[in-house]
Amino acid sequence: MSIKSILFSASAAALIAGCGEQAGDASGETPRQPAEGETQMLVEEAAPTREDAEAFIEKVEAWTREFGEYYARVSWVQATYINFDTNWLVTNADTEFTEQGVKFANEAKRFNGLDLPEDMTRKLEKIKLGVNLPAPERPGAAAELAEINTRMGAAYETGKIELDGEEVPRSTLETMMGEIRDPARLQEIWTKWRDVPIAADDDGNSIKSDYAKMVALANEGAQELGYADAGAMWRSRYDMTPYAFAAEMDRLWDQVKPLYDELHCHVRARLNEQYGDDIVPLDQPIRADLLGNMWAQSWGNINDLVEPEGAAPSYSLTEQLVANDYTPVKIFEAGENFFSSLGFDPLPETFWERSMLTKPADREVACHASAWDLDWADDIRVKMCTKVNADDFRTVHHELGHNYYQRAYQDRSVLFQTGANGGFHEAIGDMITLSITPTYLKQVGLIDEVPDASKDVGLLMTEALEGVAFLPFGLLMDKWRWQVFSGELTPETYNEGWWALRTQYQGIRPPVERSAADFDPGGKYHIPANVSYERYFLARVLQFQFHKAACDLAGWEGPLHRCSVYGSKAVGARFNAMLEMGAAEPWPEALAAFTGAREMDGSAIVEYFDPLMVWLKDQNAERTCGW
Ligand code: X8Z
Ligand code: ZN
Repeated sequence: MSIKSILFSASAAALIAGCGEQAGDASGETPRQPAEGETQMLVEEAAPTREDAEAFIEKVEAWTREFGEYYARVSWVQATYINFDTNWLVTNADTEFTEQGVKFANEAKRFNGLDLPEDMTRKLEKIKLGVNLPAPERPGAAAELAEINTRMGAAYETGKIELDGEEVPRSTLETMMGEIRDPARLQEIWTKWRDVPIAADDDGNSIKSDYAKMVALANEGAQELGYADAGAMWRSRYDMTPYAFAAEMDRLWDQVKPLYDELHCHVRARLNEQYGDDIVPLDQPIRADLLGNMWAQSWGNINDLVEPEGAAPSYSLTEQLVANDYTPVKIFEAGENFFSSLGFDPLPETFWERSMLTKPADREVACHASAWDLDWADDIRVKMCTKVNADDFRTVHHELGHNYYQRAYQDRSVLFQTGANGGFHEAIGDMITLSITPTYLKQVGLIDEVPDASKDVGLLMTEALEGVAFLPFGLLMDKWRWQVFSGELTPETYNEGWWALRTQYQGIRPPVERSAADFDPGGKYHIPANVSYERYFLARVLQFQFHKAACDLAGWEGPLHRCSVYGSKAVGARFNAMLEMGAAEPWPEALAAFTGAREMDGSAIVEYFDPLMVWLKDQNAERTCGW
């Protein structure tokens, strides 16, 4: 999370979540035309001039810079020490932010139609789209929205779950979903996790009931700003209309879907061998609790059940990290070292002094990993309950990507201190993770021998269980939210609509019957935290597109999956040219600065996984795929 995230996100919870939150984008939804009387009034008030616009922008920038730092520090304290008082503080700061942000967004509309230089128009658009969840302007509404969001965020992070009469930490339950192979036990954990969003507190509020209230308020706020609903406002942050953006997501999904379908078919067949026809029928969607992850969003933990025989990699990164005495700090140092090898400056001392890199024993914290920029400059930090394993090795690089991006664009206007689009912010560190190849691991002393090419399919399977398995989940999270915000789904159909999308896109089903009383989306952090999710889908696409461009630049000629750009200063320089732009220009310009292309494109993923695709098709030749 960055200050800008703070500035431009209407909820404390979104702040906590902050993963390079997007400030809002130039273009998008056509603003509502003023009614006749309104136009008249503006004209009579005084036609605004370019000087007025300049003064307004300066005022917003100054306020943003100052309040943003305050908001970030309050949010940091709350996220790293959740209690009554810090919730109170963050709710107040959030209220003030929303009230002021909405006022500015409305005021910015005064300058509609004025002939201004491009960067001023872009700044005004950022201001209009800036608030993540706008409250209506009527008194009390921003405070109500802030209270709801703080309460939902805190309920998610601190919700208690008992197994066999004992309270079990949430992170332990997540780990258990990856390790346990007993379907009854998996089902029990899966179900208990989803009791939290429907559990009422002493005042009768649950994540489920709060969510519906949040939707009504945010929609009212978005409509006052001239958007059809809050979902349309979110879709307007991509330098194109909300309609074009939804179509863009579908276009990219169509590019990668064949790969997912083959992976699904193979995984289901192997799970059938493990669990039998009753639990994994071969013509049905897969039971969601069998895929090694609380949300079935990435399947790396069941690698042992699905890996290609004879091609499994001869090492486990988790085991190598443990054997080499890695600690959370040492993993972060490895990440820093990678960025340094590309020519980036080392992390500031304060990163190490002020970050929260492990879970404190004695207080409630928000464990969901996030990267923060607290002062628009060098006070960058990560908040993460890091464990020493391959998953967290990857996540550390992901988070550091946010921090290096934040630092790279620190000289831009605060209104442009955000990702070129939300997907870019999430893809920076992810691009680096693709360079964590066996050759790289040997270079840094984590393995002794690079497996030969016969193991490539096994390595690609490991990678696909993360990246390819994730794609439909990344897509459907916000498809669901868009339907909720548009009113297509109502509280009575929230859960049914959720499972319709989970089945349609992921080909999975719940392990036990669900009802309208359940609220399964509320069991995923980004829903109560109001962090938009389309960014992660786009990041999966961009990550490979960036990787391919970087490998080309480094002069790599072999298969894409064996390329590591570790040590390439040329890649670092070009990468930085994109990063330092922040959101100062429409994202196609940033993309072109690094890759030469102006369109997001899934063909690099397809190329990367080609050897696995060939193998999967062969494996699936006699199987019936689909659901
Ligand atoms: O939320 C995150 C990051 C936050 S910066 C850890 N991710 C998504 C998730 O956990 O669901 C990264 C991958 C997708
Ligand atoms: Zn992130």
